[in-house]
Amino acid sequence: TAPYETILVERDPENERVAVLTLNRPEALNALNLTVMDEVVAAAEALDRDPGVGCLMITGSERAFAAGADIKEMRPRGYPEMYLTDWFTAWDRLGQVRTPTVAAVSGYALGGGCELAMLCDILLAADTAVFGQPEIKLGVIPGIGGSQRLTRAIGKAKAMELCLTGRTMDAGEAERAGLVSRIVPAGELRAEALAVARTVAGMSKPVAMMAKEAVNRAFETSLAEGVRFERRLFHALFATADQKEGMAAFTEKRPPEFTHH
Ligand code: CO8
Repeated sequence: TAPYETILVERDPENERVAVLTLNRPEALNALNLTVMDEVVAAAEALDRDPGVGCLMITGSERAFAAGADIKEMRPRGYPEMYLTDWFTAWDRLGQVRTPTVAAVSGYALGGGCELAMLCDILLAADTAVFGQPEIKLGVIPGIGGSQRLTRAIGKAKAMELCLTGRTMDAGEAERAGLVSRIVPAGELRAEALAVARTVAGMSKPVAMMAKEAVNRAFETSLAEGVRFERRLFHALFATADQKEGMAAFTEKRPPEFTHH
């Protein structure tokens, strides 16, 4: 664990290739202040550079994944300061991390908390999870990509309603709307998210990175361009040892031993 103030960073004792980043500001329901931002982004970038890490899980507490950006910290700021300091733009770098990420959400994922969860690749929710973009009730709007990522994830109808009224969604509604991949009982969230992270970390890292890159391309481009991009990556994978190993293992009816090359 590095010397962080607001997060805990550990390796899964059962699988060294899984890193777990836990938001740890219980007194503020994990509100995302500038320190949290700097620490999460620095830790995620360091883990992303580590070839020994195959998957990064991000989680909070049982009560709150994160109850949003830190309102008390933002309250006194003015426009020039928000603009000059480029307030919260560092979060974008989390979206540039190439290692697959899993968000395990229990309790509140509101405002910036919902946006942080949406910056991750796989979103697992406890049955206690609550999602929303209630910024409008504070006289602002989402500022870490929520108006864009929520709309792409669940469509205009629900995104508009959530952003304009501040209404929250429970886990069931979030799953039906396509925001989360799965709901699990709260007591099993950590174990289940770790199982997912271990599965991903067991894959060839460059292959998993390319799968992530290909899926994300769907949000950036036309279908024809996206399919061409996928085909390029697909062809490129035939230059890897792990493609040879994966297909040999299947043929020989044994588990593959990927070398991440
Ligand atoms: N910021 C700062 N402190 C918070 C926040 C927050 N977002 N959320 C909770 N806290 C604090 C509370 O102030 C309280 O502290 P204290 O004990 O010192 O009073 C403590 O955490 C516990 O919270 P509550 O007592 O309120 O707990 P409840 O169980 O009664 O309620 C809620 C839980 C419903 C989650 C409630 O705390 C709440 O509504 N929180 C705010 C949710 C919200 O509006 N989030 C959106 C924030 S704005 C945002 O995310 C914008 C992002 C984009 C900005 C981009 C700028 C460029």
